[in-house]
Amino acid sequence: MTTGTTALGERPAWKALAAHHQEIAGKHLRQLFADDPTRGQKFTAEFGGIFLDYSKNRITAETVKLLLQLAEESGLKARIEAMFTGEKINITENRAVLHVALRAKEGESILVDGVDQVPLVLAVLDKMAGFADRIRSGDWKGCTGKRIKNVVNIGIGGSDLGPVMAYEALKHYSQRDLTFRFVSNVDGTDFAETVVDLKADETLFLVASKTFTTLETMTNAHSAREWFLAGIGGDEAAVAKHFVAISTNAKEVSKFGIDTANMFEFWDWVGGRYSMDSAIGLSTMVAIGPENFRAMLDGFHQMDQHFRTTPFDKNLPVLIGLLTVWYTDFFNAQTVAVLPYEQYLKRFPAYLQQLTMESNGKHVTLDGKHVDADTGPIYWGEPGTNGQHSFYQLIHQGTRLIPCDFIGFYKTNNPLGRHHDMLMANVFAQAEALAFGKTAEEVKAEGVAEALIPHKVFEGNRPSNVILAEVLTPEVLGKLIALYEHAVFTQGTIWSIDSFDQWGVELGKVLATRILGELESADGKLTHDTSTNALIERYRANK
Ligand code: G6Q
Repeated sequence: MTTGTTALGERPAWKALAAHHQEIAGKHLRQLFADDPTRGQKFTAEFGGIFLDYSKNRITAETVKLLLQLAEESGLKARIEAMFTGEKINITENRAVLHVALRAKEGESILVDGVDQVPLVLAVLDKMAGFADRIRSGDWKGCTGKRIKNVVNIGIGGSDLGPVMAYEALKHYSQRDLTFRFVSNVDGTDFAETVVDLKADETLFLVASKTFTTLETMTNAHSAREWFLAGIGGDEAAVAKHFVAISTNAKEVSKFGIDTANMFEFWDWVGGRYSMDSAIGLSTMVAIGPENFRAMLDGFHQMDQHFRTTPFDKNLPVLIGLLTVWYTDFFNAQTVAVLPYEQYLKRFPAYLQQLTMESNGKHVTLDGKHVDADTGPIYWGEPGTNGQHSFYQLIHQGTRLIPCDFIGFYKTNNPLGRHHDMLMANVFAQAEALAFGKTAEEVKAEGVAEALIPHKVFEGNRPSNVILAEVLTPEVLGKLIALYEHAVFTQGTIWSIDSFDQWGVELGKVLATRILGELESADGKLTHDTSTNALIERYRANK
């Protein structure tokens, strides 16, 4: 197992980067651009129609060289191979990490414990396609002989965020006479509002849960079952036509009452937040059709191959991942803003929050030591141009450094007058304003009163990437997601952490189970801290 065991601070490139940062920290992007007239062309990379301009970062050729050296010293090449060949790199759960197998092509072979996983993946995809076609064509009939009109995905975390994001992102390609909804929260309002205007005999529930034991999902699934039975007059036999399961746990699925013939399988080597292109994406496939879904998988696969085979200096996920390390660890940046200028990508930042923060929000290295640098930054964002009228103020003139990823497209799926040019003008304007700002002299030259000049100065020197693609298609979406998946992998490798476990979500779950019992029984001695005891007592008294 390759774990990059040399402590981060001991790696020569790390030390060199620390020294190099001293030199570069005082340099302004205005200066860096003035020094090199080719900069805007030089710091770019492109793959498969995804273009990255990273010239507006606080870097020189020397920075890139050292970051690439850091990747080498951290064993990135070997780690990539370990992932792609099914090594159990998720060491705390003793699992392979093979989301790349979900988009492998026929004829490829990826072994886990001696068993080729690719044929298993392809068989499930075929089964999903058959099912999706039947729902889309109306061939699949509900219990009263009517066709399915509404598809409700019940899941949470990785079994929800990916499906929601992909449905929103690819709505343009969806079958419009079908309604898609997503229930995740254990707050009963989520379920109640989701079904408020639906008819039970026209509704199909996809219960998406890898474990099929998740509290929120099972609670919502049971409520869905009750709602459904109440709506159709209680015929238990009808459940089979209105509930299917997506899970790795056949035993729990059949215990719930879903025929395992209507179960779509995946495997323990797919992490929840890496599962939107597995059977967890069934709602996506029903929405956009098997052909589009396969095009999305093809996009993922192309980016996988790019990540695996392209030299690091031209490798998009590697470059983006390394730049994030640069800002997080050397500039002390706390966050990264992801700003898609594409309304269909409105849930993309939320999706990325889980992908990045659940993966790299770790403080322990693979060999169990406290990591000696800051790890996963906070990801956040909103689609442009909306964000410009709210939080961009802080990015432009606040005291924090916030690296930004702008995502834009040459074309829109909804051409409408000048809208798209206006949208894209804002992408370029924002990146330009952040980098170059506006000096006191420039403000003064506009005739601004002396006292107001400091308020109107834009310091600039605020870094960003601009990512461009032709138009948002299923294939492009696949490429974009894989780009971030592998950027996360790159960062996790540098930090020598396990990007594929999520022990940090466990403690709260255990405590909630205990407290639930205490909320439901009026008495019983409470043995928490004084604050928690008092809150529970207050709730009991007022509920
Ligand atoms: C993702 C996490 C987590 C998971 C949910 C749902 O990587 O593991 O978000 O996806 O807790 O789990 P189930 O699919 O098992 O219900």
